[in-house]
Amino acid sequence: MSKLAVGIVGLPNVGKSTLFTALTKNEVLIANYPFATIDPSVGVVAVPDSRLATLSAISGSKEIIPAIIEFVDIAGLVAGASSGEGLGNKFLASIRETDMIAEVVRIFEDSDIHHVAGGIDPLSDIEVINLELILADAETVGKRLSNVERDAKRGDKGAEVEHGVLSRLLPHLESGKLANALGMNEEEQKLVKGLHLLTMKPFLYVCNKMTDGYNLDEQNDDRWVRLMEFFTNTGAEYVVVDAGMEHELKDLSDEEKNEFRREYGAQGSGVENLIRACYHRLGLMSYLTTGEKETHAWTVPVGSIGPKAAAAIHTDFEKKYIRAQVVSFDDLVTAGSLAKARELGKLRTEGKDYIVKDGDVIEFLI
Ligand SMILES: Nc1nc2c(ncn2[C@@H]2O[C@H](COP(=O)(O)OP(=O)(O)O)[C@@H](O)[C@H]2O)c(=O)[nH]1
Ligand SMILES: [Mg+2]
Repeated sequence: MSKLAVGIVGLPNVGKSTLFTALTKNEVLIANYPFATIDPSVGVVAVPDSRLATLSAISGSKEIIPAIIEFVDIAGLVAGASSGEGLGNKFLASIRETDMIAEVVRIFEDSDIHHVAGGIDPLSDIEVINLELILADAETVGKRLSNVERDAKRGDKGAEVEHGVLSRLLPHLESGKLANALGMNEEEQKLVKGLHLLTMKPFLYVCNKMTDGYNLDEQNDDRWVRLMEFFTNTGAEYVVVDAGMEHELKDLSDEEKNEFRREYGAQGSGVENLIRACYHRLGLMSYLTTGEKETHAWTVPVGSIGPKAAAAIHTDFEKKYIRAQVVSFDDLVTAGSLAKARELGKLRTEGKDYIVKDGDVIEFLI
């Protein structure tokens, strides 16, 4: 599977770059990832997975290769971006190249850190940002709609379906909603995908707090209540993170980090949660391979069947796939070794229709 990138988006001064630096301190050995660029605003980040160390100990692996995702620090959003204001066009093009949007909003008060809107109100920030993305999409959809209109009138079946969905999508966008919130059937989704809309991407909202500061979520603040209502009403996913603290902790070991967070009552606001939430939001999971050479997490979409999953290792494996030997991570750990798991009948042979599960330890027979 090729790289998947998360765009970090938000108003100026909300903590995007602080978060990006904290995240990319987890940066994995670039040599393993030939697609990695030298662009300083792009970072390859390991997806935290404690199962890898456990498996590696069982197999005596020389190396651990984690799943990865890319994060991109996307600067330049201001109101008016969709009409080319500021770095508007470059900004939108950068987002278009990513697979999902992590939208950062500030939920702490600090008079020393200037906020462009003059005050802290995360919901209003979200409205400003989303409006720019929605306006850009509405323009794309409007243009496309007038093109398919002619073909639809001529009786072109594909154009009729596209015309149908775009006629619903345009007023939906114009009412301020994200494209990904419109109900569509599979065929309609496919057609709309071709337009590469910004708001068809999955969104994850990232609430940036400041430990020991005035945080809206700790004060039962009205602005927090309204934010939560918005998340509930739109079915949006969010995480809370302390970008500043994570930035300071970036050079510590995982154990030291957790110790520190416990001490400051900042558990659950680490970057690890954010990385995992993005992986999940992208619809991804990991299956694992393990041996003396390496223990390796492979990224596949949730619901992948055996041959598709095998293709993550090598594209040829999809065609060559015959069957797979599978044991769940838990069963393998309980057994203590692959040999013992086999003896206990926990090692299953699965055919071409097998739906791979997160944490499956697999050996493909090809
Ligand atoms: N203490 C603290 N400072 C933060 C936090 N997030 C951002 N900042 C500060 O806010 C300012 C703007 O952050 P930056 O990451 O450059 O914002 P960007 O414009 O969104 O990239 C910097 O001075 C950061 O140090 C946080 O969680 N805690
Ligand atoms: Mg920045």
